[in-house]
Amino acid sequence: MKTQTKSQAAFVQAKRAIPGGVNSPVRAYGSVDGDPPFIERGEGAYIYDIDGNEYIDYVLSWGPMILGHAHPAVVEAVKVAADKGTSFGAPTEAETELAQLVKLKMPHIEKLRLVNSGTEAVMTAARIVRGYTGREIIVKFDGCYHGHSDGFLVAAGSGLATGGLPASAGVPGSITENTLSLPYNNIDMVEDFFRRKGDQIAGVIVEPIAANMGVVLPHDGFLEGLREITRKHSALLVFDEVITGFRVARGGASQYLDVIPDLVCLGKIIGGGLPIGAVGGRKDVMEKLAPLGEVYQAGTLSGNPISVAAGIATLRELEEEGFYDTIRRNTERLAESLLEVFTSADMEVQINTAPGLLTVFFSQTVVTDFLSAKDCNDSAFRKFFQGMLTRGIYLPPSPYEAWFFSIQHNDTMIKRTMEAVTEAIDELKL
Ligand code: KE4
Repeated sequence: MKTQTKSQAAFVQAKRAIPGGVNSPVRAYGSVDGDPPFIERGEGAYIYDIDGNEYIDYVLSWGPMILGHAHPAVVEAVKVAADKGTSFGAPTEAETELAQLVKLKMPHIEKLRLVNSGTEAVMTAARIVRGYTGREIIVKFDGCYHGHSDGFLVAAGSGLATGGLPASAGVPGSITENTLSLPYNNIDMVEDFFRRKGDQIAGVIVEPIAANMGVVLPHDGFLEGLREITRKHSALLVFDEVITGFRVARGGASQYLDVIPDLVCLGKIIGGGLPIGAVGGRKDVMEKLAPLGEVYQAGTLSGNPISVAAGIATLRELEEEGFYDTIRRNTERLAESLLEVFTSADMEVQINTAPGLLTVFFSQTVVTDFLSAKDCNDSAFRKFFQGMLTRGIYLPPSPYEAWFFSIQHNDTMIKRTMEAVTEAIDELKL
């Protein structure tokens, strides 16, 4: 009888107190085999589980840890802030400083409101666009994830039917009927929908580079088309940059792809690993928010000193000369090596990548939307995932997520990752 690992024992305990033993479903390893390692600590690009195993971390808390774990500047900033008190529920100068740092890199953000998660940021953006336009319909895209607020838990493709159909129990159809989901990268369907319902559409929300169906890049002209169509119909364009913001470029995807939305949702990196979200954009739109305007939104811990201190420390480190060149170069290097190794093993994979993001799709077809992303070999993914985990490479436990890079992921780690890939592929071929 194999002895139980400390993580397995911890998972048993966790399941007695927490639904599924986790505080976010993807962590339960439902899409892969085995139980999740329980993490003891992180340092740079590494995490260590409670059994003492070391992993190169390509999850990085799902994106926030672009500096790597326990970065000294971030830890110090959190300690200094905590020594002065953790929350006041009153304005602090640090909140203004963080907003200014964000605006500096994303000048299309004229005003910014801090919240506590990406979900809250997107929920608030939806309310703002509806409040600003007086319209009710919001268009999203199949395979894009915008947090778990009711209005965005919409079944893929439901937009083509009548209204959006709920994708979760507990969400009334009356809430989702005004959220319509269309296929990503299909600008003709967007055009057609606006032709029919344009005067009822408050806005379009999109991951400018999708990373929640795996990484999927926008076709040339897709985002530009959304920009043109929304402008033509006086609807608002919202970029959900919770993942891509400060990751794919200092100015996010809007800088990287040169398309400017009316509103942007941020999270993850701007909190340096502490709870945070933000919605920002055009001054005339953002000033719809209370206390100036009639769109209500609030939060006890919004802009709290600890998250803000971690965010400021993180954004300051991102100023470093060559930071994004390194992120881009390392992502490309690993993507090229992966394609080479899988191809030489006669295994058909698609590698979709953007700076700091990468997904290996076990598929023969190019992945350009949710349908093609789902048309992958799940069992190959599961075997590969397990083979990598047992060799100390910690990948996202779902085929619909991205590998995340930090500035700490260097050539040595890429080399070690590729060694594990080669061995894991050999196992796959058995
Ligand atoms: P949070 O509420 O989880 O902070 O952010 C929601 C969100 C909004 N928009 C985008 C583009 C996102 O990717 C997310 C959350 N990302 C997932 C990972 N793909 C969080 C991981 C999880 O749910 O545990």
